[in-house]
Amino acid sequence: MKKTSRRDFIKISALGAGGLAMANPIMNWVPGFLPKEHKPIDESKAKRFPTFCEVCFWKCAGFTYLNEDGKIQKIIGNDKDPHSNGRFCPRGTGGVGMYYDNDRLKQPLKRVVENGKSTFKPISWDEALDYIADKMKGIAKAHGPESMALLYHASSGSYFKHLMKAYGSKNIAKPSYAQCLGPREAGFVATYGAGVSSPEPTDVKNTKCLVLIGNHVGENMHNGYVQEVSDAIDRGASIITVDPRFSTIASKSKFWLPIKPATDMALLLSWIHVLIYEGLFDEKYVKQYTFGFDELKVHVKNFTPEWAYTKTDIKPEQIRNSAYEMAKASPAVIVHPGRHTTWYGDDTQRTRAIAILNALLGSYGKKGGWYFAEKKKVPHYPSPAYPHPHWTWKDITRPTYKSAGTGISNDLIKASLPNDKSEHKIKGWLVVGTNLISTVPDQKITLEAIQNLELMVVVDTMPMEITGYADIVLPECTYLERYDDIRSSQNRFPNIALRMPAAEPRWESKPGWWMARELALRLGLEDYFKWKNVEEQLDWKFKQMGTSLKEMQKIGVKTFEKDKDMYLAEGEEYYFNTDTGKIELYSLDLEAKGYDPMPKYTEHKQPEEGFYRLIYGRAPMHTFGRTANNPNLTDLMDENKLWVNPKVAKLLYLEPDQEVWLKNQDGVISKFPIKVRITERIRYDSVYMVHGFGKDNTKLKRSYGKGASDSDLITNVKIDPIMGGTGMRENFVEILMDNPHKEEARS
Ligand SMILES: Nc1nc2c(c(=O)[nH]1)N[C@H]1C(S)=C(S)[C@@H](COP(=O)(O)OP(=O)(O)OC[C@H]3O[C@@H](n4cnc5c(=O)[nH]c(N)nc54)[C@H](O)[C@@H]3O)O[C@H]1N2
Ligand SMILES: Nc1nc2c(c(=O)[nH]1)N[C@H]1C(S)=C(S)[C@@H](COP(=O)(O)OP(=O)(O)OC[C@H]3O[C@@H](n4cnc5c(=O)[nH]c(N)nc54)[C@H](O)[C@@H]3O)O[C@H]1N2
Ligand code: SF4
Ligand SMILES: [Mo]
Repeated sequence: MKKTSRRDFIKISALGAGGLAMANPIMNWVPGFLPKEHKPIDESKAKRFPTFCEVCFWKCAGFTYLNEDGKIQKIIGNDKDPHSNGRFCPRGTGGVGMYYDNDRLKQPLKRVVENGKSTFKPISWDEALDYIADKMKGIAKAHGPESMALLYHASSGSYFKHLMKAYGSKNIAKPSYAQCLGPREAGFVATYGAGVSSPEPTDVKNTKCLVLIGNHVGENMHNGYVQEVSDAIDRGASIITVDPRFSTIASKSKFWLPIKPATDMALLLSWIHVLIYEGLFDEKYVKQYTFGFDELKVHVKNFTPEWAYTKTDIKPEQIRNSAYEMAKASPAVIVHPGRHTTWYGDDTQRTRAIAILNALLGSYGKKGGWYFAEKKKVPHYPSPAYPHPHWTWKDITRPTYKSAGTGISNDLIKASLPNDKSEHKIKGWLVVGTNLISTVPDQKITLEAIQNLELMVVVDTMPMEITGYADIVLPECTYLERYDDIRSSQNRFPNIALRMPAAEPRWESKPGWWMARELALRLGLEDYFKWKNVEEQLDWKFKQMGTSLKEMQKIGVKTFEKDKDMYLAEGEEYYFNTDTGKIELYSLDLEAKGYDPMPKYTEHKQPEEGFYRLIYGRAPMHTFGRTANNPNLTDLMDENKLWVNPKVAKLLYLEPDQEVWLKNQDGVISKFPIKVRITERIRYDSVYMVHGFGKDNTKLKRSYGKGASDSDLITNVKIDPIMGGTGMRENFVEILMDNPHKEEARS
């Protein structure tokens, strides 16, 4: 009898690595990517169920396959899916490990005090849901329903969102805005009147030149994007990478610009200077589509490459030559906006500078630059209108951060502090699939806010840091065991995908849609969940979209015709959704709100002697902390290391793999040691680690105490004044060779 084991996974991976090296050059530089399975599948025998991956937010669609015993065996990409193009990344393939992880949450838990100590007691679903509904009713009565907040980052969050709105609160936020892509959205909205959104509509497939500013694709493993970049490299497109670290993609680049961290704005402004003052911009495009060129020209007059060199450490000829490279490729050039853009506080303005560069190069709306993406609207299952809340996140956030596009997680957290001055107070949190402790800086604030809550419910699949602070923990089954809301995301062609269960939920775990609905019934909100069951609800929606649940269960992904063109025709009239109807190089909206209408260079702090800037990023085989305990993926990488330049290693007498501790500028010390990796690939003024390790929940058997957590050390947060995002990269660390916790224990 065949059993699915971790070995199987490794075997598949290893096979993939060998077979694929020839079949597709992507394997030459991206580790662990699996080949497409070319074996024809016998549809009559195959037991497979469509799904889309929850290991990261690219949401690749594929099929979950069962083995002869009816057990989940593997997940393979769906050929029809533009996110995956029929293949999964190593994390997605390893997603099966999420289902098989025996450390998963198994039943609802309630915090109780026993012998003066707080502990979790397993309770029944009825007890848990009754308790939550009771508390939520009490909170609504005492403070108004608005004082409940939903913080979420799992697909099932969509059902909880509906629940919260029905209950009367719009205080809803995802960390993927204020801790991630918020600044670039605000920067692009100010320039083009439209955000970037996901998947990014960058036409990498057809580009001649791709400029990556800290965007470490290949380590950042967004599937379809990595594939397109890989093809672009094969086609001979030139890559320009700006990164203080010699990233995987830097090794594939024509230009690697090892910038001094926190000075990117100087480089961007000087690129703008070169394009304008050397007459290399797309004059026709700029004339027809943009507003404020003359002001911009005056603004960047002094930002010469010679000036930028003094800030960035990048030689003037490198700045000029890389600008020429972009101009040569115009309009088939992409200055990529990045994704995790909350770096130094002036992040909206940095992405504004990127947006402006694209406009000068005439690449927005052009083949090989940016295409116009389209998305299918998912209809709302009939239900009554939501009640009108008396206040929302906007009342908390917008007076200060005027261009915040969605709820700001860190602001909702602050509104939960006892001494917060705002009249709008948050009293309870529903936390669905986001590990706030490692996700939102600064932890101190989050922990203090938690102490002040009347109710904190955490819906998760794993015992993570955040679950340890909950009053009630609700175990969600994994994405392989549940239906979820329809995936509809923008792309070249509008498309939708179905996720359906391939197995029964293990232990007592349940799908999020079920929990949201059960809570609604207990809160007297049954009119909002009138569907008989989730299948009926999905089928109704699919039918409105011209398909059905039955068809989607077969095909998994459906693509629709386009309504508009992918690119601008030569000279086509086009109105952007800005005040002037033009691409605003000079932003009237930002000016009206009291912000700089054009991006300015701000000097950021550099490390003092003995300190190094803490920078962080991704590893191809992990997604944040969510995979840190995944049995398949820990086999590939089970801890992070601290990248240290040889100069620093020499100065501190560090040896390879030596364990060290880190102490930041505020005296915060890493909980666990981290091993040193000595490498020329990092600048001497910085150290680097992969985010998501150093887990401190002892219930995580494979990952507890492995490596260090960058999140613990991010206590200096530079808030973006325009949209409220949390800049995390102005933290500096000392390297400690002796275990500081031992000393603590002794004294
Ligand atoms: N220090 C630091 N902070 C960061 C970042 C960083 O690099 N460094 N990155 C930032 C970025 S870019 C982002 S997008 C955010 C990401 O922030 P998060 O999405 O909060 O990151 P994760 O650590 O993956 O936490 C996800 C949580 O969801 C749980 N989970 C996984 N699958 C499911 C599911 O199906 N259902 C439910 N209910 N729960 C599930 C996991 O167990 C985990 O507890 O973090 C941001 N914060
Ligand atoms: N494998 C994997 N892939 C992922 C994820 C994952 O968890 N795992 N998460 C996904 C998510 S949600 C996001 S948001 C994206 C994030 O991915 P990206 O947007 O690509 O990257 P960042 O995390 O912003 O940047 C990391 C890079 O920035 C460099 N860097 C640090 N400081 C500076 C600086 O001052 N200037 C410049 N130019 N570079 C600097 C670092 O050396 C590192 O190479 O990744 C996505 N892809
Ligand atoms: S990129 Fe990888 S982890 Fe992310 S959704 Fe796709 S297969 Fe899953
Ligand atoms: Mo992100």
